[in-house]
Amino acid sequence: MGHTSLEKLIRLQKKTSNIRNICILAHVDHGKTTLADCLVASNGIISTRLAGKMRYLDSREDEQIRGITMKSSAISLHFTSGESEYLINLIDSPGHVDFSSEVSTAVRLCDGAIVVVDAVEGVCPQTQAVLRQAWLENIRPVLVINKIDRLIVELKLSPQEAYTHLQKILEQVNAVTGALFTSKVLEERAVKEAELEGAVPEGEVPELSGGEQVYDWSAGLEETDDSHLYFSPDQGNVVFASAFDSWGFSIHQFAQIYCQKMGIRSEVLQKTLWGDFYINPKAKKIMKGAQSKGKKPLFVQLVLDNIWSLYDAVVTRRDKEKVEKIVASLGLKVMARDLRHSDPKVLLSAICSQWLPLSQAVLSMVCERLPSPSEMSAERVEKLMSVGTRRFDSLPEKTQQLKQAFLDCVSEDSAPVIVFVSKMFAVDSKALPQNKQRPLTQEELAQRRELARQRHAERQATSQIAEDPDSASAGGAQTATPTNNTNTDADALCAQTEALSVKPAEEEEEKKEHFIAFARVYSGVVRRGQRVFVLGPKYDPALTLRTLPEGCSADDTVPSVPHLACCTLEHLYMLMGRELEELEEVPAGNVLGIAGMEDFILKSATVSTSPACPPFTPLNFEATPIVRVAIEPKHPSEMPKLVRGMRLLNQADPCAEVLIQETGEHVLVTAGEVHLQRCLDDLRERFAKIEISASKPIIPFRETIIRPPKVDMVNEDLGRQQKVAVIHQAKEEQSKYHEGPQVDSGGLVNLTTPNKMATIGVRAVPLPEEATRLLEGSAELIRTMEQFSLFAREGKTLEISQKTLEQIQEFRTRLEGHLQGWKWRNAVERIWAFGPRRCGPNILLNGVEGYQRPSVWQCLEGEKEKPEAATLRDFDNSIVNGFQLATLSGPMCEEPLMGVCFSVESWEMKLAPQFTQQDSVEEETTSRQGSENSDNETRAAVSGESESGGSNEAEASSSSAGGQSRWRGDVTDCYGPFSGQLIAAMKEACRHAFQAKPQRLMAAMYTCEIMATAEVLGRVYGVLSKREGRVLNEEMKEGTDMFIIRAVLPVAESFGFADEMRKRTSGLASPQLVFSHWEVISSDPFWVPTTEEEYLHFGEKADSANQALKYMNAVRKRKGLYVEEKIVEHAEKQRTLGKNK
Ligand SMILES: Nc1nc2c(ncn2[C@@H]2O[C@H](COP(=O)(O)OP(=O)(O)OP(=O)(O)O)[C@@H](O)[C@H]2O)c(=O)[nH]1
Ligand SMILES: [Mg+2]
Repeated sequence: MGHTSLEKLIRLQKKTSNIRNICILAHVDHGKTTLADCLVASNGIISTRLAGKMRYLDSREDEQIRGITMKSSAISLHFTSGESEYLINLIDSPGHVDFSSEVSTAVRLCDGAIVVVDAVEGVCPQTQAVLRQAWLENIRPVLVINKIDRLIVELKLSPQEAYTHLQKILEQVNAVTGALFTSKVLEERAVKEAELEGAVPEGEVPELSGGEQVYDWSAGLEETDDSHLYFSPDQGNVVFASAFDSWGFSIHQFAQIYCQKMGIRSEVLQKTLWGDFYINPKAKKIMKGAQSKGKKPLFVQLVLDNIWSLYDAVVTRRDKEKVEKIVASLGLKVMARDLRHSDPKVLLSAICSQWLPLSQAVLSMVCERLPSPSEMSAERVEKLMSVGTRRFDSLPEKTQQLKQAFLDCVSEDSAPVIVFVSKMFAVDSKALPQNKQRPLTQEELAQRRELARQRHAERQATSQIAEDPDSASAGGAQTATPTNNTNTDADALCAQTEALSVKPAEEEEEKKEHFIAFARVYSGVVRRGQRVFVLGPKYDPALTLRTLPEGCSADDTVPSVPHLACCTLEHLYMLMGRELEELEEVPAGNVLGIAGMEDFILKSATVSTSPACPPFTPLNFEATPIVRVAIEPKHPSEMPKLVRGMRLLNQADPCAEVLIQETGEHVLVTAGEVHLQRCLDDLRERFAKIEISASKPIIPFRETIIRPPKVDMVNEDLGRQQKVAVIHQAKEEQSKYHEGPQVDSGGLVNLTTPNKMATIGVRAVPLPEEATRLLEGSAELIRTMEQFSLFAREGKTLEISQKTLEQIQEFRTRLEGHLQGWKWRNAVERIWAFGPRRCGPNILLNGVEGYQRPSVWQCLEGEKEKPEAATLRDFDNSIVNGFQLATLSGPMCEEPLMGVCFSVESWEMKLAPQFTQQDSVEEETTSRQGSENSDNETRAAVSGESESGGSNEAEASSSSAGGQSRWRGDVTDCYGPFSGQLIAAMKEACRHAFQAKPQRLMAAMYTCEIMATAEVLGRVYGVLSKREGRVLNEEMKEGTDMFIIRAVLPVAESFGFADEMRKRTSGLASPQLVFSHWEVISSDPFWVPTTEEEYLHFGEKADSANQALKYMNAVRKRKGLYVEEKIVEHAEKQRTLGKNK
């Protein structure tokens, strides 16, 4: 087939109903790029011989070398099915977990997905992840079961066994879909119930019109039709394939073939080719119950048997005669060259690609089963348009009207342009079509030839002139000198102008990387040179609609609005894999590339001509970036280049994060080792183009406290012994610092600010593990609650969707469930704040007697701010900030805290009267302050104020009306602003309270799933245990000789793990590491032997390796903190034993 012309594709872009935007998703190495190759070859872009071997869409060098895809890339293909012609915008995505963010960027732009599953490996972790992603984005999947050839050649299954095996794989995939579907239905039902409850007054049962009372106990699953969701060959959404051998088929194709041969209606065959059916030749009927009667199912008899015998003839037995017979019976033509080829796979591909062309099977399934852009569901549109916790119906009316534009997906000029950019990718300026060398036309060639001739003539002329003065100088030096002078002047001038003209060229050289936005048009037509609005993720259309004039467009000069910018679409491209094709306009429903937006978009954005357009919901990223390294240039003078390079890298990668730490280090955060390697390569070769050195990965830790252990290190009961020690220790500490915090035996720390005006008492308590985990998983909800409180403080309200409110309610109930016992009485009610960063897994509790403040659960209760003690309330924020600082970096090695609850048990303020009463503070008051303090101490301890209740309230507020402003800004004394002191004191108190408890480090853990054959199992375990991995379970994959091992592994030990595993097992096992959770390291970093048994067991120095101490010291060293280490352990004089005799 010839190369499809660009004009044809452009023509097809306008026919929205014949466009399919699809992506290929799968676990790593299941054959996505190989499949894409076959589809690309069907358009003549690469040769069919190379299809499956070339991996055309893996255009980066490292992708080819490593054999894995690292980015998503798109290509537009043409497909003819019967009468209709289709445009397929295909996006290939990576399967490696490190690049799962690239999958998110691809899925967002598509309407459908081809999910590929390896017939041998079956459903793997990433298969589940991509199915979930497709589900979350509401895009419809179809299934390709790939690598069927491995069942024949590697596993040597019989057709019947293969059939059973394939059935199992289908079941596995459908089980994943089923689980997603069930959870959605249950969720919807819960929402519906909540709405019903809201509509009917409490206590009443909803009644039917007939007056009967009903109670519906079904879960809603029965009435919801889910049959279209599942993969089943008879539904036409499954293709069986071997992408490597370029064949694939759906049941439909075989039904067509056999309906003529056997005279059975193709609809009947379509329904019976897959399933428990067999042919009864005598009765000339297709019957059910093949299994129970021991008959061959139709699928085995008519489909698999044929393929097996083909492989047998071509690959296994190389039976020429039989091959020729098969070729003749199938009516195919095979070239003699292929027939004679020494590699049987060549012949196999030649036969199969004609008999069962893969592209035909896959693309016709795509066109029939996947929706076109104009069939987008209303549900998906609403999801795209309502950011985070906002409800769709709380959006401004004009914004809601845009929903219709999404649904219509028309390319008329009247329709608003809506485009979503899901990522920015860098291309070399040479690759841009406008910079590419075109083949020259005849006329241009002639012109150039003429130019060259002229230049040659000129050069000859000047060389002659240069020779002449030389000959003249012999006669008259006088005349020669001026000519020479002018000549050199002219040369210098020339050199200067050249230098001037070279400079911009160099700059041009610098700006070699151009950013192209990877985007899709959802409505309207985008044109080259058009002006559009770029909407950042935090853009609020409601705000803009109020400020911008009616009918305002991006062409006008627009007043500045937060998160809104105007830009021009400089170039539009059709994405063609490794190439870009320039376009003038792109109609709705197409995927495209846009140039000229790098200054406006960092990673993703919404682009529209209407300011009413809301920003799209952010992409769902599955992986959390966790591996950090500090980067510096080899030559310090190249720092600016590195900074620029890192900025570019940050823009070009959807998931990498670039930050500058307080220490001044430039830090790169990536999703994993492979991702890190790619980022470093990019930085070296494309973005910074300098030599860089990267530090060892910076491993994150968390600090926490635990309950005092009951046994010592040798498992002896500690009993009272320990307690005595603690009290003793506390007393010692107190005597050490007279000024410092007072610590009592229960761990309560009392600390006074340096100006002696406030004293706080804080106690640290470990949170139960489940509660910590819950907090960690609910960060998003906590952030919403925090936002709500912030809005409430400013007197505004934030509309939160019913669903989110329910989630918050559930979060609260679950938290209450986890915090049981007398210690936690009313704890959930009393939560003051979460931290660090206001949404972390630590809690600040309000244990101050009588101090009332707005609850963090405000959004649930809808309560108004309660009247409270004004002075304390004013400084409420300082306490919270102190807590935030304390939880952000702990005392062990300045890492964030986790699972710690700080309870503020007392908070007393001694305020000098002049601060509360007078507006102006004279100089002398400050000087007299000391003496006055003792006389007129105003105790603003809360207990007093709240007891006096309402009557005092008016007075308090009136007195503080003037004084308050003084308190906030001007309260200064020799120790600096008071609120600052309070923050510092709170932070210190928290740190001391933390240290009063047994401290532990927490390590980040990966889960890894390793597939390995029985022979290498032992080595897999070896590598795992060497790196402190813990095996969770091991099971055998049915029908294969593969074992699946699930294990957890500390991130700290994971570097080089995948490589070592591959090497030790000769490439037979390769693990996928995904960040899973934080785990407490059981050993105490500060441990020294205390009990008699411990001395006996470990010796006085306890010099056995303490893993936690090692980790802690490594972190401290890196951060430049003091490390208590002895360089010389035993300072004995060295002596030579031999001489001592
Ligand atoms: N035997 C066999 N091997 C296949 C088949 N399809 C792909 N492969 C091989 O599987 C390996 C991985 O193929 P890719 O196409 O790179 O897999 P991928 O899914 O794109 O991998 P990532 O993009 O890295 O996730 C290659 O070595 C292919 O040759 C197949 O049908 N049969
Ligand atoms: Mg790939």
